[in-house]
Amino acid sequence: MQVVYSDDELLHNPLNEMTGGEWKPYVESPKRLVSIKNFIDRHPEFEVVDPNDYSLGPILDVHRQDYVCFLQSIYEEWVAEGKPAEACLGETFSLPAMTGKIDPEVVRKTANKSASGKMGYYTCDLSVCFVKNTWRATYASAQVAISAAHRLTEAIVTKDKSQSIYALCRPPGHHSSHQMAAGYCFVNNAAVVTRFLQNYTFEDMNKAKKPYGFDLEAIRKQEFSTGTATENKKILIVDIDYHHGNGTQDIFYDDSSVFYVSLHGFPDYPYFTGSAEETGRGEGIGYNINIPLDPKTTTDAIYLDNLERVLNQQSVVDFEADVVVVSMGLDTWHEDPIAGMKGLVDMNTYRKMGSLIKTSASCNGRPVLFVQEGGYTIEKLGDLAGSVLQVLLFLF
Ligand code: OKS
Ligand code: ZN
Repeated sequence: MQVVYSDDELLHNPLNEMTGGEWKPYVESPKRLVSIKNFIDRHPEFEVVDPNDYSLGPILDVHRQDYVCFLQSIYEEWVAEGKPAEACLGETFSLPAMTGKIDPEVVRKTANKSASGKMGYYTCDLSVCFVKNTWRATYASAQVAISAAHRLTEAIVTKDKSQSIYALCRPPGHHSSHQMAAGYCFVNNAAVVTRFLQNYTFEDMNKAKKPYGFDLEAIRKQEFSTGTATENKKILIVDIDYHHGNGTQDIFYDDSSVFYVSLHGFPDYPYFTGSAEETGRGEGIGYNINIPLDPKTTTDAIYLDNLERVLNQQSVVDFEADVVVVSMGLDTWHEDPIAGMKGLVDMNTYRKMGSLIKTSASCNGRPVLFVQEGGYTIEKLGDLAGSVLQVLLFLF
């Protein structure tokens, strides 16, 4: 299996975050990726490949332009205003202005007048800490995911349909929405590849710049290409991260061409979404399934039973996805320092997750793109990821 990865993803390394009223070491650390990469390097069934550069185009198919400008420049503005370089964090949030009485465009203009205003407007918790290279790592993470989508498409075009690939992404993405950074996430990698797979033909994808190389000024001046695909591919997103992917849900909530399925600890971060009552809106009704699970009582068997049921549920099977995108968080593991289901204790459960993704009626025979999300048991991450992925190579 090919694994797309870039060293640039390690450059986002905030010292601390504010958690539960305490200044604590930043949990979403580069060590996570180093650990998974070490595992991958030791296992010859995986082949690590570099990303290409697809420009800002695919990112702007999901995220607002003003938000992407914010990601690029907030750190310098924060520091230029004399604020602490190691704590580029929100200090106030825009909720009080968002009661629907003021024109949202007026709020946006006001927020954009200061670094603190921008942080409050575009972030919504204290886990998104910006450092000098946050944008560089975020851009790399998105290009890693997009490159994986391109390679998967190539495999589909030239070989057989049942291919899979792993985008070793960091920072993660599933809490980020059109104009929101949250929960360690800045760009929603799973959403970006979903739109990329839908909007770009294989010919469009082949216009990528090779190899990937980061140049901030060049990126700022980029003329972005957008895709020319006409037939709308259907994408099934299976989010097995411990947390509800509120950003991904939000982006596709009205959309019947993207089916979002999430199993997650509930109630837990992000605290306001993830209930089973959230089933989509308008055209998107019926294309969003949340499976909230009690982190205290969910066992290996309960988790697998729920995953098996949803992946064989009639509406998901009838959707007939063209591609499956898996938001692969590894923070369901019982030892996870910030998450974890108490009863998820068996490494075999992760093999069975991989096997369900391979064999269930909704996914069987379809190309699968794994996008790395959360997971914080640093020494276990390679084993956990490998357990999910290796099944797709060996067993069938
Ligand atoms: C609160 C922690 C905020 C982020 C938690 C969720 C991160 C994650 N101080 N999402 O999938 O793993
Ligand atoms: Zn998570």
